[in-house]
Amino acid sequence: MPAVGTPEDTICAIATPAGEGGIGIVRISGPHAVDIASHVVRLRSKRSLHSLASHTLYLADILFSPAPSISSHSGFTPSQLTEQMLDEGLVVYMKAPRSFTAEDVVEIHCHGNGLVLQRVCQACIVAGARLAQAGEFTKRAFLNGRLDLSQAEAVLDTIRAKSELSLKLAQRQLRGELAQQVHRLRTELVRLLAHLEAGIDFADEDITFVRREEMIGSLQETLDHVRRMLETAETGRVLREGVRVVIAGEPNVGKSSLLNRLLRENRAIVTDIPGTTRDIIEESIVWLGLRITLIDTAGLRDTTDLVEQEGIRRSIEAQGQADIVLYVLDAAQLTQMDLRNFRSPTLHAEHFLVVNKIDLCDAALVERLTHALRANTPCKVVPISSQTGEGLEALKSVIQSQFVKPSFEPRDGVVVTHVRHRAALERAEASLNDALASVQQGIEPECVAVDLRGAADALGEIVGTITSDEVLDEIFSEFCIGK
Ligand SMILES: Nc1nc2c(ncn2[C@@H]2O[C@H](COP(=O)(O)OP(=O)(O)O)[C@@H](O)[C@H]2O)c(=O)[nH]1
Ligand SMILES: [Mg+2]
Repeated sequence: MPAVGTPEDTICAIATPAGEGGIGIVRISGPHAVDIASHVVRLRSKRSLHSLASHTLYLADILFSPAPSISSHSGFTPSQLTEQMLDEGLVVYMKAPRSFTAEDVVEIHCHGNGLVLQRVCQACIVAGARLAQAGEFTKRAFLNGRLDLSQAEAVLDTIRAKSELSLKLAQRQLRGELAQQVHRLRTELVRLLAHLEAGIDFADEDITFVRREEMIGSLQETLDHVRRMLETAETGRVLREGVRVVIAGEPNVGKSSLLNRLLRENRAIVTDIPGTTRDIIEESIVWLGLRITLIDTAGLRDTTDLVEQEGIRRSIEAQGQADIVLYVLDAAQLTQMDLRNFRSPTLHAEHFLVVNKIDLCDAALVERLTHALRANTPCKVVPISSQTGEGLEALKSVIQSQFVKPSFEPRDGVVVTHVRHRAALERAEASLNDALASVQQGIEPECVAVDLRGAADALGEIVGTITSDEVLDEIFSEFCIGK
């Protein structure tokens, strides 16, 4: 019996990225993988494809040789239906269940040319395969029990990781670290639930299946564990997704110069004319293991220029979506302001005040300015010069430490990186809280059981024990075809 939801058809797709490469791979997965591949590859050794040893590479000619039964309704013209040599390459068979999808898989390795790969893929379709949907290989791996849902998500995270830390977290999740912890917690809840339900069933017989103190102790321990996992979620999210840093401030304070300095390239136009930057400029870099998207914006001021007004509107919008706003000030102008009344309409406590152009002031003045700003605003204050580069390293590490606390890795070593996992853990936390309160207050076991089941189900959602097609579609649609 195939696992529930296992598709019976055989899928194929180009598994390597678009563009030129030394090799490119077409992957075929499903019960007819070998049959289909036998229409597309001919081994140099003349052996039949059906006699291949598993997990061994063979040299092969790659052909377009349509099966007569398929050619009549394939929609191809006769000239396209004669056998053609497409490429030469290697073929490997991975016999079920020892493959990524746990199905029969054949990979055809040819030259990394988009046209060749498309034709090989097309030849597989003519031979009876269906073009895979986005993420379908990984979805099959999940449906066939090769990966749990958190591991399937980690496949995508591993492919997408842009920094060493996010890669490390993705790989740990892929190895099943999160899944193992969630399973342990869930198993304990299911055990408690079983005892509790036995107690309900045999209420008349005066047997105690689980003592109240044991129940409280275990629930408390599980709750503490869930909370420790939740404490890692914000850092985890930031490490997985990266952070958005918006550079804002009045015209001419040096926002674009700061962007260019941080990127080490002249990405944005810098002039001494106020209002030079009107659109949003966005670039990503990696600092100290953290992916940062820097967003330079139009200077904030009253203006009648329609284009600039739109730029300012976009700047304010970008600030709303930022993880950090670097609010840049011009040190040379600050000297003329009354710092005690320093105010900005868009300034929030989580903004950083970046005092730029300190090369134009003497050190004592910079000291006084930063001190006054720290005293009069709730913000972190960082003095820099975009011209000389002074203070930029300090700025980077202040940003980094805002997100990655040295102690962010919990005792148990698991970091929660997905918003979906966090939401499920929060639901588990709430249910555990209710269950614990009920037990402590001596409320009927039926009520406790409902909360315990709620917590177990919430944990089950993380690993996919409990899931809906809608959730699966949402997760796998993020993948590209061929993964
Ligand atoms: N002396 C000095 N000039 C700077 C510094 N940063 C920017 N400028 C100059 O200030 C002017 C405005 O810079 P720009 O980056 O276009 O400011 P923006 O309008 O805020 O984007 C340009 O003439 C820059 O060369 C700095 O750290 N020191
Ligand atoms: Mg600018």
